[in-house]
Amino acid sequence: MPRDDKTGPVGYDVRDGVAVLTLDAPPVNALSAALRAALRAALARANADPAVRAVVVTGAGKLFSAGADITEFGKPARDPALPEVLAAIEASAKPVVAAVTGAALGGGCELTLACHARVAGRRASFGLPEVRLGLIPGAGGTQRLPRLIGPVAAFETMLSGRSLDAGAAKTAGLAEAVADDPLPRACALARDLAAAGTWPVTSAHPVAADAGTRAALSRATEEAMRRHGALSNTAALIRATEAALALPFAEGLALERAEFAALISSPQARALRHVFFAERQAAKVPGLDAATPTRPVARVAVIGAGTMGGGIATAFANAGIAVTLIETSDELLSRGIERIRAGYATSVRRGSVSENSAEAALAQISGAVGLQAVAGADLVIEAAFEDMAVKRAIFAEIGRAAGPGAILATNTSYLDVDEIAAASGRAGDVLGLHFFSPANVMRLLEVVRGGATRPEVLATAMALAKRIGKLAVVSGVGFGFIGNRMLAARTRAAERLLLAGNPPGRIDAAVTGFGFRMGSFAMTDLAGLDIGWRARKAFGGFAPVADRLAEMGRLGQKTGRGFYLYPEGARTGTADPEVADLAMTLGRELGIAPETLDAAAMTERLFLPMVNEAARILDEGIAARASDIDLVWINGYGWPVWTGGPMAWADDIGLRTVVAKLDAQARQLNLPELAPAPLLRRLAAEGRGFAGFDAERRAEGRA
Ligand code: T1G
Repeated sequence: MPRDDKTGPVGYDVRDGVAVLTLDAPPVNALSAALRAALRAALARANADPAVRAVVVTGAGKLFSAGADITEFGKPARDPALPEVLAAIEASAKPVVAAVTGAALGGGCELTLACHARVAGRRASFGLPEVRLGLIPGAGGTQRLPRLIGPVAAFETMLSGRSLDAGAAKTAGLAEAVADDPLPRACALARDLAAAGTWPVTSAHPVAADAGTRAALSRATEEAMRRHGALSNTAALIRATEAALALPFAEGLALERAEFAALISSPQARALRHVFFAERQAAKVPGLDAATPTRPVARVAVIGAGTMGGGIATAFANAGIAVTLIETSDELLSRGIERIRAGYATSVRRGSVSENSAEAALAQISGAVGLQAVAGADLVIEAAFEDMAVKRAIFAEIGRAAGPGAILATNTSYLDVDEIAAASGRAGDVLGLHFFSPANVMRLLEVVRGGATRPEVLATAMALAKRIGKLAVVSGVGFGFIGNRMLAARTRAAERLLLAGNPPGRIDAAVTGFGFRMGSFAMTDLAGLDIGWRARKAFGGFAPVADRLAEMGRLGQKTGRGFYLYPEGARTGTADPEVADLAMTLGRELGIAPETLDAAAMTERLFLPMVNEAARILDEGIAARASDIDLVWINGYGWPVWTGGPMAWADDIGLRTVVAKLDAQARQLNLPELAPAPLLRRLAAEGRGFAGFDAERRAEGRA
């Protein structure tokens, strides 16, 4: 067999006594069963080859390896298991060095930990992101990483799922060297280890942990339980990390394996895998493909230096994209830029941004007065007052002032993008980019595809979203698009519970008990009751209590009173009996029967109408997939990610049950709007769920 050949997904090439094994399974060198078997075979071959003195493992393409093949999860396990292959690497009779070219994630990182040394390329990174999949590292990571970088650093790295770059890995003791090209350096190191006749075996060394380290680890694990205790893998990660300190390696490995096995079949892990693949599906837009051209975007103009405009400008500046912030007067412009500067100062104070990064981002932002300043921009984003007349006037002017290839976007939260586009005189260049506040923090971006939006305009927006770290979900044109239209359904349901005599605090407790960080009424107080009040005055909607409070000047936190009281500017509201009394009075006037519901019943009343509205959104083609809707609510409104999102949650309940409960709600409350949507009834009758709906749409090439 020739020296350099490709045994399946692992390349084998002997160079001056070193067998270079190359993981080569595009697109991400996932450690599939075939790759695991080929790697074990190639290692055995190197060990048996008398011409080979040492071994180097590296990755082809941009990554070292993305870790275990997630598509194998939830299916019968296939040999060889990854821990077995890694044990063979560690037990190799010849030294094995990892040449880490790009990202080494999950099992890919664990593979490097089983090697006897690691050389990192400049673009290398090492991460154990299993917690994001509802898991913990399952191939020795919880036992080997503490032995290499210490238990506290290891725990915090595994808990956050964040990667260490090459420099950080070298500093932490995870990488022996950093090199522009790690392969020759790794080969030289491997030869040196072979010549020395001895090399470090990670598992052979106990974890170094003095009393101070143990105390620091306890503090870290207590904090982890306080913040992430709702996730079952947090406790599992703690047990596995503590086992690394307390048990011999083999026993610690066995404990890790047992914890991993219990997690991988959990509903939480299944939900997080659903979200992982949903995020990748969302990037696939019907009608676009790799051949769809995109337009260059070097400069962005943002119209409106208010909270949203400032956040949007910050999001682009953070990505190193030049921004011109436009206002109608110097005074408003200065106020807007000062607000951005203050935001960076706060981030620097909190340590979430370095001083240099903040300065570099601020340097990207310039200001101008008047819409003519859009002339040099490749993308113009309008973030002005949420009023159709205002937006139409702006788009009429920027339609003329913006360059011929410029893309024009509106940040409207619910208005008709087609009507705005028509005012521009160049509707093909127009779409909606609905950012969520704070725009530089919230990951979700609803990309609203107008009836005339050109494919390359949409493709450019999707590529730009990824460039600025946003999760883009495409929506069609419809009031409230995807997220806000479902939010209106929850708001109506919450108001009805209020009018039936359930105080805001109890309703919000049901929402936070379900897993949201903030309740419905607390969120309205934070955003301001005037926003919803204006929208309902303009477009209708049901929120009699909120409307009355707004008309009383109780606008929420900004006025010290809303659904709750905020004495001395407190950030957490306290109950106000006046609101409950007002709700009861209005309920009586509206003929709403008093009823007191427990938390479980309240979550059904609040969330099933949202699922019903989502079924309509799907049926109307406003959203292409149910999984897109899951992403909108997880990333834009805080729906607990470990349930998979509202549509996955409904699937777990079963759509037949959902239909029956909605029918009962519609009858009991005498609200025809709650009757199950046609798509929901159809899927339930067919015994399918939203996942099946998405699969059918994918098969038809429509999602
Ligand atoms: N398994 C299977 N497929 C994967 C995959 C994986 N680990 N990672 C990515 N893909 C697919 C993805 O679905 C998409 O497919 C294509 O590759 C490109 O991905 C034992 C148990 C590596 C940073 O969590 O974070 O190891 O849509 O669009 O933007 O302890 O993919 O083209 O058909 O994301 O360049 C731990 C997950 C696994 C890393 C690249 N590893 N992946 O980002 O490309 S659990 C992870 C990512 C584990 C061990 C445990 C990213 C990326 P398609 P992409 P990208």
